[in-house]
Amino acid sequence: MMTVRRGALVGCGFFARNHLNAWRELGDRAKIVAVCDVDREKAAAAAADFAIPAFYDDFERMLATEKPDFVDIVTTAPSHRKLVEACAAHGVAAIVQKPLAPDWEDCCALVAAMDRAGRPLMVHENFRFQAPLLRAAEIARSGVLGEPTWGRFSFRTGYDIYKGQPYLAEVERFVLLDIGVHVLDVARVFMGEAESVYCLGQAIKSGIKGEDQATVMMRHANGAVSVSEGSYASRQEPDLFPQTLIHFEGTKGSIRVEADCRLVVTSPEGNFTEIAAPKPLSWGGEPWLLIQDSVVSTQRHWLDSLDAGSAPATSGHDNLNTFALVEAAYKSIETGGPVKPETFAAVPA
Ligand code: NAD
Ligand code: 89Y
Repeated sequence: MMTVRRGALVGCGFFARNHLNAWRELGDRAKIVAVCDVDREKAAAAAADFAIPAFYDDFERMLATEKPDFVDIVTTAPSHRKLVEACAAHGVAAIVQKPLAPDWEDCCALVAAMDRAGRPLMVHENFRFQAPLLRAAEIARSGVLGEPTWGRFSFRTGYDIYKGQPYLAEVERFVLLDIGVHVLDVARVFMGEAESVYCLGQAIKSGIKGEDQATVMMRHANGAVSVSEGSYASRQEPDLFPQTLIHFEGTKGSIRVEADCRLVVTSPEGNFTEIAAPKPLSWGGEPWLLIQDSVVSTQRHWLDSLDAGSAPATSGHDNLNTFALVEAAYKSIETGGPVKPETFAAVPA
């Protein structure tokens, strides 16, 4: 018999609409019973628009009253640690948006809190769940391309992201923490863990606080080398926002994820191209469809892992390995040299 999970969502801002639509898309598998935002009007509006029975402006009160099976955290990073720790205190499973937290210390603390509570924690790291990247990873993992030797993972745009997400102009750690975290996570999927990170950051746009372009070179534990790029300062037509382009080489072949979800595969078993595009969604629209579809796939994976009692692919622990690359990249910008990524040491109870 199907389990219907009772979810509660916190953070009713710009991106939460995609989550709420995606929960609906998943039908009876999950029902959002309450939403919360410190801005009560935003919580009320989300509840009204999505026919959600209850809304709150106090997270603790929502947890105590609703006793949900899981919480979906869609606030910005500075609030994540407190919200996850509250979930841990209430013994509630949580899925939390990227970036996991503003820094390594908060990331470790919130992962450790959920470890101690013995509750599942997943990071909503949706880029690896995008249709073309899922398909490309499936081909790479099948072994037809051999062992990884080299890769390039590239997200470059001039799309006006500040319009929907004005807080991005105010953060001192910007592109690496916002889009770099996605690109580095995808790099891990294809290349494996990294043991050395070298990064150059650039601040191109005036009037913003952080770096808006980063180029990260990594050596992986298996000897492979990769380059990951994140830029919000690239002027180009057509602008491919929000696509991630990939060039992956293995000992037997290669795969490229090109514009508009086109995969180009070279392998000893034959060369081919295919289109791995997301299907249209009644509530989705360009240029966001690729991301919106991946939100559905991410949330489906969360429910699948709860049903199976298994750790999600982007569990808190898995995501620490991605976050460690972001931290190493910032340290490399500071020091001007290559940096070995941190590893998680459990915080004592
Ligand atoms: P936003 O600022 O528009 O919305 C966040 C909301 O959270 C606000 O309404 C704010 O009032 C509320 N909030 C903050 N702290 C709170 C607290 N303690 N309790 C209750 N409510 C609180 O931000 P956004 O653009 O929706 O981004 C939210 C998160 O989603 C960010 O972490 C961002 O990086 C992430 N995001 C992810 C993707 C993706 O593709 N994965 C895309 C966009 C944004
Ligand atoms: O914030 C970014 C993200 O995580 O995905 C796309 C985005 O909203 C803008 O690039």
